[in-house]
Amino acid sequence: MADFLSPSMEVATALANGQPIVALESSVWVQGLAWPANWETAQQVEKAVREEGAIPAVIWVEDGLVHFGLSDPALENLCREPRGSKLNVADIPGALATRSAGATTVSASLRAAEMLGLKVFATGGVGGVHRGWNEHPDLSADLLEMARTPLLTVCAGVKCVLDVEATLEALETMAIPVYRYQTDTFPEFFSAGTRTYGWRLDSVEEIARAYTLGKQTLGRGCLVVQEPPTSISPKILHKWLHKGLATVPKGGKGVTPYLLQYLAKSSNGQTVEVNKGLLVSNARLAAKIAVAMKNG
Ligand code: PSU
Ligand code: MN
Repeated sequence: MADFLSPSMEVATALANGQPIVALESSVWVQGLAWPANWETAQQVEKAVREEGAIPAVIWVEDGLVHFGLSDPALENLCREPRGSKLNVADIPGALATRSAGATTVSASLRAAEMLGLKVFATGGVGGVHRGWNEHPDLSADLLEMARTPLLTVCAGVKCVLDVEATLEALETMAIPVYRYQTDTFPEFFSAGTRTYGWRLDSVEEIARAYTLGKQTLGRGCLVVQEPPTSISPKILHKWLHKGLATVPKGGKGVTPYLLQYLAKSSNGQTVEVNKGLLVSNARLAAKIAVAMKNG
């Protein structure tokens, strides 16, 4: 194992014993949600993973190390006083070399988890192609990393702040296998969505099997999407989002946090409630899949 990988005692023991582990990102706690929603949700996420019989491993970079699994006090501190930058996959070596603190996005978390030998990762919504891409090509590094890292990612589809149509085209071009868990439509983070893309699978055993087959045939992982447990109508969402889209910075790491925070404000916290619910339900599904992989 590379000397900069630093699993907690619990994660290291789980790895050695072949117990199911769910990798989790930290950017959502540091840049995505604000205090106290971040800490409330982080606790619920870890609890859900444990209830299903898996070990949570939140990923965080500091002191020249990639950490897997934070203690409750360390995670609470991070949520209460957010610090560190937002790390995409390409930022990992720079952050390690400069011993900087950083929260991992989906792309950075996937690469880190792969280095440690983890298989299952859970998040809220993955990044994709931003609106206005034809004028300013802002494509999330999440896409390329999902294509080349053989991990299974559970999410509630792509964020409605993105160009969903263009993101689905990108998923197709990059040949990322997509499995819709118990739904006919590809979810759009805050709602069930309307497009049919990917394959519908109805059990975690089927998903575990499809994941293994994907590794055998393509040498890559997959994206598992499920509907958010509560939702907001896209019409209302768009009304809230409208002004935010007009004032959003063009490109850069601030775009996604800006739009999510804009929605949180303009919806009076309603999007935050949906976001919290889907993060917990995705973590729970990821844990069930991780357990099914071990039993399969
Ligand atoms: N999903 C959320 N909240 C978030 C993110 C996803 O519910 O904050 C973060 C993830 O870390 C994801 C990142 O990888 O946003 C995508 O950012 P960008 O569009 O800049 O690549
Ligand atoms: Mn971007």
